[in-house]
Parts: sequence; C-alpha cells; structure tokens
Amino acid sequence: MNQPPASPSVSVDDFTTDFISRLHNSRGVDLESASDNDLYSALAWTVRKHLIDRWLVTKRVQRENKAKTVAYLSAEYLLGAQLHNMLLASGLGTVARESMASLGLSFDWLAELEVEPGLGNGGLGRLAACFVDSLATLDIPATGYGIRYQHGIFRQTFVDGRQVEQPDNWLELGSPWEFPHPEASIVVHFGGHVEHTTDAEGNDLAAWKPAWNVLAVPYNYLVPGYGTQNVNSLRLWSARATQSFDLQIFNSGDYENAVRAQTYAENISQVLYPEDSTPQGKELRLQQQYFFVAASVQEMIGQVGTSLDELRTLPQRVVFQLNDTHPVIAIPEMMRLLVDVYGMEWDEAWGITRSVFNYTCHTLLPEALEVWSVDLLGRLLPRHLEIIYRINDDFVAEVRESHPGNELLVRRMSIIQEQPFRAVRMAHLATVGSTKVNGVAALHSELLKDKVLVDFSNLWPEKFTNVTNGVTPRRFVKIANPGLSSLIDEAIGTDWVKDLSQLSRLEPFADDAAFREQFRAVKAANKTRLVETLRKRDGIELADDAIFDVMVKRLHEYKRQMLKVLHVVTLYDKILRGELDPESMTPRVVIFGAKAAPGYLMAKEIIALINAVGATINADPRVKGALYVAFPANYNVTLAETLIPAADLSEQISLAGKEASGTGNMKFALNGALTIGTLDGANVEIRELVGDDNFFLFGLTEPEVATLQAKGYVPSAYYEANASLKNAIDLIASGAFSGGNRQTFEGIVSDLLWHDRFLVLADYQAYIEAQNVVESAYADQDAWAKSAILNVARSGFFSSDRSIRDYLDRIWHTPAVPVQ
Ligand code: OX2
Repeated sequence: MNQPPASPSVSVDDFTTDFISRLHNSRGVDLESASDNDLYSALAWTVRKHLIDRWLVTKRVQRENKAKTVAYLSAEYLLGAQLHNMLLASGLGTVARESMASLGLSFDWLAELEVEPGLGNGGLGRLAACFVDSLATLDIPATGYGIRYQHGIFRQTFVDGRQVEQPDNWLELGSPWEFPHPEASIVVHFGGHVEHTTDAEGNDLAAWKPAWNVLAVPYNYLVPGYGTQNVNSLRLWSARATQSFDLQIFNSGDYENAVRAQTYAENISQVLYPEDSTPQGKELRLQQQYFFVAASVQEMIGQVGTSLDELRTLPQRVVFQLNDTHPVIAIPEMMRLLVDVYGMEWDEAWGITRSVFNYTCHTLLPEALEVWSVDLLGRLLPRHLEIIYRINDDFVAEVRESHPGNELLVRRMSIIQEQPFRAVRMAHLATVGSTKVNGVAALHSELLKDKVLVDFSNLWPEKFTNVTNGVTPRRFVKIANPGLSSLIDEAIGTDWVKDLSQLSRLEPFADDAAFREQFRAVKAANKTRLVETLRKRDGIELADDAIFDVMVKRLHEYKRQMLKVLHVVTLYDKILRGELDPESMTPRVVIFGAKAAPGYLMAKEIIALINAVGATINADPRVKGALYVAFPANYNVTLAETLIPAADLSEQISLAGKEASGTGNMKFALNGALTIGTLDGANVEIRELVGDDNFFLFGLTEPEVATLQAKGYVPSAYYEANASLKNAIDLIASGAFSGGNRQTFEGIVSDLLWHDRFLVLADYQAYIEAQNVVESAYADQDAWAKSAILNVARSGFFSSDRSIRDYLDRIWHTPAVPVQ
C-alpha cells in the first residue's frame, strides 16, 4: 500500500529505541513495569515526534508569509481516535507495527486503549473535524478554535433497555496528543456594567467594567495533512480561574467558599452540552460560547497587530467561519475590540467586521435557531448587548429605507425578537454581520434562502450560497476500510486518497466480474470484522450471512428511527401471522446506533422501544435466522469506522425538508452501501450522482410535505386505512414488546396516532414497498455488488476536500501556502 513519504526515513530499530527511551524518560518506567497507559502514551509520543518538525516549519512559514488564515470557530470537534490518523500522516504505520511486535506487544491492542476525544454531538462536530483535516491536506493556513471540554459527549449505557448516561472521562489519564500553553493564556471577562463618557469631539466612549474573569488556557493539537508536509493546529481553550483560591478564607477553615470562585470559573469548560440540533438555553452555555470566541478573536488579532494600520489589514489576514450560531457572539466581540479597545470609528469597524465573518447554518428546524434573552445577555455581556442594539438600529434603518412602511417586515427581520420574550436572534445577527451565509447541501441552501431566511435573501441575494458537506476519505475509507482501499489502489492507483474525484475511474470495474467478486469478498470480511467487534465490545452475537441494514445517527424524531422500528415490527408481525415465510426471506440484521439528548424524553422512549423490540424478536425462535435487531450502546466515531464499511444498506429516512445535509449518508455510499432514503439533505445529491438505479428512493418530497401539512395531516387516517401499519402499531400497543404491559409504550403510540409531527405514518407504505424492492435486489448478489461499486465510483464528490475547495472559491479566497 502506498503511503506518503515518511519523515526522514525511520527504521524499526530507531523507532523501538525511541519508544523505550520515551518509557524511561517521560514515564519513568521500563518495559516490564509499564502500565497500559504508559505503553500507549509512549507509542503516541514516538509517533508524534515525527510530525512536530513539520508543524514547527509550517508555523514559521505561515508567520513569515503573513499568510491569510482560516479561523474555523466551532463549539464542537468530534475528532475520533488520533493514533491511526497520525500514523497515516507520518507514514509510520508499518514501522510502528513491526516495532511493537519486536517487543512482543500487540499494536492493535495498544491502539484500542485510546479513548477517543468526543468533543462533539454528531454531524456538526464531525464535520468540523473533517474540515480541519482537509484544510491541512490542501495546504491552507488554518486554525480550528474550540473548547477543550473536560468531559465530552456522554458514554451511553443501557439499563433495562433504557439510556443511562455516564460521564466521558477522556482526560482521566491525560492525552499524549495535546500541548498546553498556560503562558499564552488570555483573560476573558464577564458581567459588570458599562460606563459611558464623551470625548472632546463629542463621541460616545464606552468602558466595560466587568465583574469577573477567567483565564482561557490554550491547548494545541496537531492537524497533519495527508501527503503534504503541512501540519495545521487545532487550538482548544480550557478555563482556569485567575486566582486559584482565596488564601484568607482558606486559612479561616472555610474550604468550600475558598475554592468556590475557582470551581465556578473552571466549570466553563467542564462539559459538552449533549444537545444536537436544539439549543439549550443555559447560562453556562452562553458563557462557553463567549469564552472560546473571545479568546480566539483576541488571539487572532494579536497575531495581526493592534495598531489601526495593522487592524485595517484584518480582511487580508484572516477569515472567520462561524460553525452554526454557537460562535456568533464573536461579531459583537470584534466590534467591541475594534471600537472600544483600539479606538476605531464605528463605521470602519463594522465594515471590517462584516468582511471577516461568514456563517454556516446547519438546520431548518425553527426551534433549533438559537436565541438569547436580553436579560441574560445583558447580565453576562452588557457591552455586547449595547453593541447588538446599535447594529440592529442601523440594520433596521436600512430595512425601513428599502421598504418604507413595512413594519411587519421590520419586525420579522429584526435581530431582536419581542415575543414570546425579548431576545437576540443569533441567526439574524450572524446573517447581518457576515459576508456570506451558506447552507450545507443543495436542497438545504435553497430552503434556507426561500424559507428560513427568505427576507434576508430578498434584501441581499448575493450573500447566500451553498457548500455541500463532505467527509474525509482518509479516516472514513483509507483507515476505516483497508480492504476496499487496497482494492481501489490496485485498480486505479493511490491518488484517490488526495483526489477523490479519481474514484470515477473505478466505474468500468463495475462490469468486471472478477472485480465484483473481490469487492464482495472485501464486504464479507468487513462484516466478519464487525461481528467480532460487536461480540467483544457488546456481547452481541450476529450472523454474518445476512443483509446488514444500518441506521446510525443521533436519535431525533425528524430522523425517524420510528419508521425503521415500524418496518422491523411489520416484518415480525407478518412472520407471526404466516404471511411471510422466515425460511425464504433474506436474513436481515438491523443495526441501530443512536444517542439521545438526556433531556429529550421522546427520543429516550424510542431507544427503549428499539431495545424492547430487539429483545423480543431476538429471543423468539419463530424468527430465528430471519430477523435480528442489534443496538450496540455508545455509538461513536470508533464504532462508526467498523460499522460503516460492513453495511449493505444505509438508512437515510428523515422527513423531507428536515435533515440539513447528513454526512453519514456520504460515508456509507463511499464504502459501498446502497442507500434507502428520502429526498432530503444531501441524499438528493447522492442519488443524482450514483444514479436512481443504485438508490432506493421513497417518500414525500418537501413540497408534498408542505402541502399535506397545510391541508391538515391526520395520522390516524393512515392507521385506519392500512392493515399492516395498523397491525404493527397494535402489536406495540398490545404490550407484545413490554411483557404485556400496555402502558409502557403508550406515549409513543398515542403520539404517532394523534400528532406524528414528522409524518412517519404518511411515509410508512412507501417505505415498506421500497424495502421490498431492497429485498429482491439483494437476492441478486452480483447485481447488488455492481450497484455498490457504482456507489463508490460516483461518490468522489463527497470528499471534504471538495467542500473546502468550494469554501475557498465561494467564501474564503485564501491562497494555499505549501511547506517544503
Ligand atoms: C447537523 C445537521 O443536523 C446535519 O444534517 C448536518 O449534516 C450536520 O449538522 C453537518 O452540517 N446541529 N447539528 C447539525 O445541525 C445542528 C444545528
């Protein structure tokens, strides 16, 4: 297998010597006395060493060039395990493996000791991780800014089939991948009040008198590009109290109060909010947001220089990308720094601010658009609230000028909402304060422009653009699917890892019987690998000669795991009724993976239902061998890397118009799974590219959904009219999956019949029919393999490298700075 050139070629002996000296000098142990964590850390350090020179050179070259930098501001980075990626970038995979073997250590076992940094909830955080990978690979000077949460996304366990959250203690044993820089800490202020005075020319001067502050301590992480010398940085901030404790109070014996301020300050980076798509209106969350953007913007400005002349060069030196509304408080922060701290005129500062920010929106759900009450914002960031008011005054005046007399429009567009409570609409602030606003898939960007932000796109049509999401082929094909990667290498060479459009050259191989055979062997081996993983990890026993039907993503009603459950229950019900012969059915293993936000009760009920349905079906001898439900707990990036390459069928069944893009859908297609999906998010583009023969389409379209809802949707009518749907729901209601207790899932059943906000019942029949088509298609294994190969060959578009090129062309205009 071709690897990028290793940094000054390292022999196995050199590597081993280095590893042993790491154990001695950094851990103070020898091979015999080393703990698991000693061994893992020494291995990580030995690998890391070979990227550090590149990193230092990259930083020097970028500094000397005064290179324009992409500053990606994101509250989440769902990084996944680091070791394999670092080995890929350094080209040391084989050396490390052989070195460990020479010491009698199993490399795979050591790699499995890593606790993945789960500093994100789902797609939004994983996208940020893919983007920093691609920026580094494309030699773009870039820094990812975020928060070093002490506790990442919770570890999910099941107790009696119900989700129970455990804290994710990923830093318990330390992380060998981080570089703390307490000497470069930045003070971040909160609270207090603002004093206004007037200067000699009669200008208003504002002085914020904050009440308290915290230190933002930067921790740097390497972000190595693939097949390049370039190594960028991820800079995550950790909160530390400015004074560790009050010695006087401590000496008086009141220990609790002595450390209270410290605990309060350090809470800011304690936990990742486990929400996905819905904002959580918590004061701490606003503190987190301001904390990390204030530190990041100040640091960036520090690099450019703080004289007025230097500040005027900001648009040539930096572009900030706002990953959803979480970092949008950066806009008034930039204004505060330019105007209050560095004395720039308001209008000039506003011109600069607007030209350096851009905003990516990731949702269409109205309830997911963040708002902050003016009470809270005024209390925590009083000067920022004043600045937001002034930005809004100027903006509203602009709207009035272009639409005289249209007060309804003014009210709709205002950055401040009045009802149901007075609050700052962060998406409006982001749109007003940015040069470009983008959605994350073609359909999403259209709906953003025509629905969610339609007033803004009427006012500023040129502001709106699309960048369809992508995923990194390094992690999600090269590392996750070595079998497929080797097959591709043999067929078309190795350039595809850096240029995924090359995959189109696989297309002729879809007609090559020998290749199809090899492709099927790879899929079979990946299934066996998954079976082994689930056996070890979860004690789940799967057969590997079934269709692997996989739905993995956050649990959310709009994603419609419920529809998948109804399909499973329908199959079960038909077998019990004798309408389906389990012997002649294609055996099906249905695999779910999903975390629910801890406060999202309906989502947690659905998890309990999936587990209950699984427990009943898996124990029922009448369906044995025909149908099996697996729900491994704690779906994360590491599990995704084994699960996705093993999938035959990818479930992308959200209600049309609700899933902004999806990125799991892309990973499955790239790994040769066929999609069953609605015309939602990036499914639309996947289907266009892979061809409708190689995609199982079903369901209402977005305009059909809108029409149905406008005319009044009555879910119970679908239930009454469809016998197999009625049977499935009745079976759940009867207590068949809850030991006869009809109460257990009553909430779900009545919600489906009387509300069904996401039209599960309306799409049920179409979904069942599409699954029947899947079943017959799968019977022809050779034809299925051909479709799967075409999915791979035609999915090159979904590389995050392509997404980043689109950002560069449409939004950032940042030149590459190759490092020699
Ligand atoms: C997710 C979206 O739900 C998903 O469709 C998209 O693929 C992903 O972001 C990356 O763009 N929180 N998470 C998302 O949106 C929000 C808000």
